[in-house]
Amino acid sequence: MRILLTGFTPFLNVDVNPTALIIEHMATQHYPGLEIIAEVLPTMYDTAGARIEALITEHTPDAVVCLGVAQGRSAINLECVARNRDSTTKPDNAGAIREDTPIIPDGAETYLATLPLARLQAALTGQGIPVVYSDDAGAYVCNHVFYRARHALEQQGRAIPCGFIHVPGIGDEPPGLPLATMIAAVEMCLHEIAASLN
Ligand code: PCA
Repeated sequence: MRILLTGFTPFLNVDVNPTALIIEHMATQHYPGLEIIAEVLPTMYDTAGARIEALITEHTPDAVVCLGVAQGRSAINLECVARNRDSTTKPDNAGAIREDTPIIPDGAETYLATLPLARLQAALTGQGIPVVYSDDAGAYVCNHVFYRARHALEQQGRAIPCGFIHVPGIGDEPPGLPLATMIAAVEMCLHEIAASLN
């Protein structure tokens, strides 16, 4: 079972991106029966979008899980929908600003996550980890990568689990989650996804 797992570099006023720390930690771990292709993506629309497509093509994973930080959210956010739109006044790390710009011209307006979201929600809740469904992955680089991943899989005709999880920021007000809890949450999600495929 091979799972592609990505996080992001710091960006804007986010000096420490917990998803990069999660990736760095999990890349050093051994999970029996689970091969994790772990990579931190640059917080840049074009580079990260091209890279997620290349990783999917190169590694033909059995599932794709992308992580990003959403400052100010206090729970694990299971993103339900990717939208075909980049739209914020904030620049990415390459200085690109995209407002009301389709990601794939003439592409589907939305793609739904294909992760077993209810199963992930139940597993995290069972462990007392705060988790919510979200139908807004933003209109910045996270949503962009989520959309490009789902689009690439659709283009390749590969109906595998693919989705996006936002985690709270580190040291957020109101308090987010300790890094160890975020790591435990992601590990649990990967195991549940693997179990759902067995
Ligand atoms: N969060 C940003 C981009 C990178 C990240 O970790 C977002 O929510 O779009």
